[in-house]
Amino acid sequence: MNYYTSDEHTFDCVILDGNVVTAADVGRYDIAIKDGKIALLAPANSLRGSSAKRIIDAEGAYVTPGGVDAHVHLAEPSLFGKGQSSDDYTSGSRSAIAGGTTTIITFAAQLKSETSLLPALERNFAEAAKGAYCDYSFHLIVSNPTKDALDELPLLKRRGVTSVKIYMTYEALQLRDNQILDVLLRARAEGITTMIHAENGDMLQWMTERLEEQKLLSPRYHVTSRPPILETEATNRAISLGQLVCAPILIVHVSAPSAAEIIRNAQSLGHPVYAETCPQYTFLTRAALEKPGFEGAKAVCSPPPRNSEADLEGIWTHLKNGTFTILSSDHCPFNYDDTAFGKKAAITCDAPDGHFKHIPNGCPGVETRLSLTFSAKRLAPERFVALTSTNPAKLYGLYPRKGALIPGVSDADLTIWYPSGKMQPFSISNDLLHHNVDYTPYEGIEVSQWPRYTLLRGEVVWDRDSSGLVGRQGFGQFCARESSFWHEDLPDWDVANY
Ligand code: DUC
Ligand code: ZN
Ligand code: ZN
Repeated sequence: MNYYTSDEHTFDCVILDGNVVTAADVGRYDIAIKDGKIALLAPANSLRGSSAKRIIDAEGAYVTPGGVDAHVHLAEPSLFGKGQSSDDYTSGSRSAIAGGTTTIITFAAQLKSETSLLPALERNFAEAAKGAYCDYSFHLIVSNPTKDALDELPLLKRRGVTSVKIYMTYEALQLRDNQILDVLLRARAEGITTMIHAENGDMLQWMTERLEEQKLLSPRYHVTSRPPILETEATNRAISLGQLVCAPILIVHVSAPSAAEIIRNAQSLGHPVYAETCPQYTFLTRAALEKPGFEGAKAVCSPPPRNSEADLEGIWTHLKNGTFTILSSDHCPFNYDDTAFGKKAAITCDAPDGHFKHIPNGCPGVETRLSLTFSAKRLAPERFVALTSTNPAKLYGLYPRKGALIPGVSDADLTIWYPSGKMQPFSISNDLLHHNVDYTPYEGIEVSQWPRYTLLRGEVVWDRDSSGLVGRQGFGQFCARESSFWHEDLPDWDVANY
């Protein structure tokens, strides 16, 4: 049956015959788009013959809400070892849409020398204004939580920034436990979500000194310097600190199944603890850092990829069973072959094979996140959508504008995949990617799916079978965020009640 054939139902775009996936279910629908929003979902093929400026036949392929990548570093100064981001907002967001991601949340980093949070925010607004291909928002990294800085949290919230990130390691960023408590207490009061990088910085420094004594400096020792106990101890402590002041927390980039277990226990006791993992912990092991020469530097990120296939399995299990709330890329781009700002900045006369502690920590992955994960066929499609789009939108106050397909409400951000048998599987290779990085840690991994089309607010911005990238630099918009969808109304906290 054709429901909509008259001109009064002119749509901007109609997607026919999609196997439409949301976080709740999967079903065969047509989707109509008007003024950048989802206008209507109708039974599959019922919109054939309707009038629309553009009609895309999904041919029964999966259609998912555009990816929301809530952990992306762009245009950042040196924070994680030597080195500077090789991607700016333009190249990073270009890479995002080519991989099916339509919204990214990046980091605005307060420097320890700054007493205010606002300069970091202004810097990032200015960087993003140079032109993004996808929609974006910011988390604020708090590295100097003075009273004045924390007094700015309500202002941040009014400007649509409803999350902060804090670190338990890195000289340039590490907070003491009392500072963490200060942040958690103020953030909870303002309805701001606190993300925590959970690794014990003092243990790391001590381990590094021991390795230096033995001149064990090559990239593989990055893993040795950061065994899982650094992560589990810090995860446990972060949860305890959150518990002390009844604050919701999100542990970012969890790599060790033992840390995921700790999180799961806290969740089962009813504590508001959320967790994120990333493809580097479902696809890479320490073997990637043990390649000959300096090659292993390509996979240096923190926490590091863990020991074995069993660790990868453990992380997949926690993705399936609900311990992890979101799966992000932690796209943190540094060129490899760059002795000034890239991985090779860690090679010096004193350390001709490089010194692991100076290797910039981070791997690119904003473009490969969805395809790698979807192609793995380890998650039910609904769970895949929950982890990569709907849950990050809910967690960070973008829902239901993002991460959903609600007529009249949600932006028409869509990823349209290939119908079965229509895409030739291929091996990921850096020359196919659109970031400004000279390598990918996923080189050679075969994928059976890739986004055929990406739509952002109803516009086709990626069309793999024709011109590829068809989006426009500057089309991406800043998304002001609300408090987390899951932010509970917390009772006032008073030390006298203890
Ligand atoms: N933490 C991040 O979140 N990204 C890159 C490096 C790091 O340690
Ligand atoms: Zn981190
Ligand atoms: Zn990160």
